[in-house]
Amino acid sequence: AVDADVVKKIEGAYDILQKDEKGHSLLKKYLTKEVIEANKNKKTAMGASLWDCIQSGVANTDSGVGIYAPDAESYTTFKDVFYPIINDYHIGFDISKGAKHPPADFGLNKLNFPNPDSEGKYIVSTRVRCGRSLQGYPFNPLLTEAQYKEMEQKVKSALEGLTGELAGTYYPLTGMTKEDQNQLIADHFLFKEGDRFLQAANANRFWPTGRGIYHNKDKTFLVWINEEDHLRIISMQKGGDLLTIFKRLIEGVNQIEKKLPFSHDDTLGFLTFCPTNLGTTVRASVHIKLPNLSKNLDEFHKIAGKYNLQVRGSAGEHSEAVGGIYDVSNKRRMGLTEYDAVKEMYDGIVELIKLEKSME
Ligand code: ADP
Ligand code: CIR
Repeated sequence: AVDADVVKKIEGAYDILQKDEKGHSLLKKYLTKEVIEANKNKKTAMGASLWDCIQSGVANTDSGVGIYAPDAESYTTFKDVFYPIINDYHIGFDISKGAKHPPADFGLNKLNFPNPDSEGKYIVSTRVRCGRSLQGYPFNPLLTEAQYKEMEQKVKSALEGLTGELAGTYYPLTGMTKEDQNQLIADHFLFKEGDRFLQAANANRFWPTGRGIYHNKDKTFLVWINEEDHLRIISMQKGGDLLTIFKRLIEGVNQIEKKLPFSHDDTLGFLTFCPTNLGTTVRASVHIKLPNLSKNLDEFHKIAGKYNLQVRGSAGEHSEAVGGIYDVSNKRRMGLTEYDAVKEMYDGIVELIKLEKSME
């Protein structure tokens, strides 16, 4: 059974969320009293309670989402709260009505993404990332220190077998100088440290043990190990040549999945720690300058939303836009294929650039 003090915390979450008028998280929207009553005494086989899922969103009432799954089973055990959040975030995918995420399809034989900014006026850089989890391991809050080390070794050896353009080196966070780490973060290659949302989710335990980054010489192909997800596979470069960047990501995913078994579910697609990243797990983004369009920020967010795009700041989620540079990406990752997720970003950016030009 769930400890009495944990049940109390779950019950108390309702008021904490509802009383913060500035809070607009999906957790606040869907964690009703009924959901709390029906779920406060449940646990997954690995021991995760509803509190383990919601504690980040309760500690950070300014969360956008506010919930994480400590293990894959949490998504179904606590589906009363996860499913409505998944439906809301991944526009058009109705898991509550039995929808299943489609099988993976990167669309390799039909890719056609001519640079939407051939003069290089608007797009600073382009990046596509996806997340993967290793079969047989839970997510961050339930991992032991020994598992972190074991996973790091497994992924490191797999990556050291990559060939061609993807060949590179693994750099563990343990032992990396602060200077090198900060430079990699400033250049947008490495995850930040001490994220308060992950911290409150119990996802930063034993840091920096087991965490690190692999990259090729040009830093166009990168893999994050054991940050928010077991693996984040990333392809990026300056400019707007999405085709080259996406093809490199596909090649990377294909090579890595020959060496490592990934967790996949018929309904949820590829499994990740945060419900926003399930399904394709794909976030395709541009760093882009749209000075006219972004003059009115509310309007900019609204227009981006029309194309199912999400706007973030220059250093990623929960950051500010520096020098007028915004991160614009596909919002939904579930209920569509990898190809469609990337195309959604591409088509939306083509439209935003058209709009920007019409305002010049
Ligand atoms: P994630 O992409 O993994 O969801 P973040 O939003 O925190 O996480 O972004 C991670 C890093 O990737 C940040 O440094 C961010 O600035 C960088 N980034 C995202 N998109 C681009 C892009 N198109 N070009 C360059 N850097 C990018
Ligand atoms: C939030 O709710 O704002 C954070 N927990 C982040 C949610 C989505 N982002 C992510 O998974 N990187």
